[in-house]
Amino acid sequence: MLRRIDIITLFPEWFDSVKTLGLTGRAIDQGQVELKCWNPRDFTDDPHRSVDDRPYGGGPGMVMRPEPLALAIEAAQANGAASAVTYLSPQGQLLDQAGIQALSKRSQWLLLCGRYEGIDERLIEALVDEELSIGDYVLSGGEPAAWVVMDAAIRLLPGVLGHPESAEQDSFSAGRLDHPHYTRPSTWRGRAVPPALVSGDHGLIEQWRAQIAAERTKARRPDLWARPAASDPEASDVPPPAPKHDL
Ligand code: 9D3
Repeated sequence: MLRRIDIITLFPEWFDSVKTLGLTGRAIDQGQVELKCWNPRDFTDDPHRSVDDRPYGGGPGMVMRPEPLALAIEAAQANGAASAVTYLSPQGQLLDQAGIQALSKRSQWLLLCGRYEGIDERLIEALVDEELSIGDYVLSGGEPAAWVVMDAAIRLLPGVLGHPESAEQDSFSAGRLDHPHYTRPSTWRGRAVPPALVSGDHGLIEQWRAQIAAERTKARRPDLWARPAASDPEASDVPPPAPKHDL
């Protein structure tokens, strides 16, 4: 179970809101998870406190210098951070809900956030244990990826979510889109709530929800539909691809 997260970042202020707001803020406030940031800039020795430099071989942008990163990582580890370093990078293994579940079972994380064009490859060779990506789109740095991974994992911790069954449901519905939700009034701007939901027949309600969820998944996410949820016999007419997760 996740107890402590250390983050190597040039922008610790990016994590102020994570520490105070919403679900992650509450978990940190209640002491379930401890979050510490380490700024490589505090581990520079030159008067300009420089953390980046021009790339060998030329090209646009800057590269993060290895030594301030190494010193920040080693300071975190000397303070009790995880020994394994997780580098958030577009070159990393793509995370999904199963990956988040595996990560949430670890007691500590040491996350490395990159900026600029990336970090010196030798730092990765020497000190990084795994590389993770949150998706095939371009971020300006690792910090927003760290938010995403923390939010997704912290909500799985026991007692963080008010209602534990919803976290459990996630594991069954990971390969399935959610059904639609409705609240009062029963008619809003001429639109009525689907009759099944006000029927009082719980069997009918479950059946309706499952059917709409299945239809939506087929129409909107055929890639998910082709990967049957273990609990779903409806999707088993499609061959299961080998799931791979070494997290
Ligand atoms: C425009 C720069 N790109 C040149 C081809 C390379 C590049 C460098 C640095 C692209 C993105 C980044 C910063 N991204 C992250 O640090 C990052 C990330 C991401 O961009 N997408 C998905 N997951 C992640 S995890 C960290």
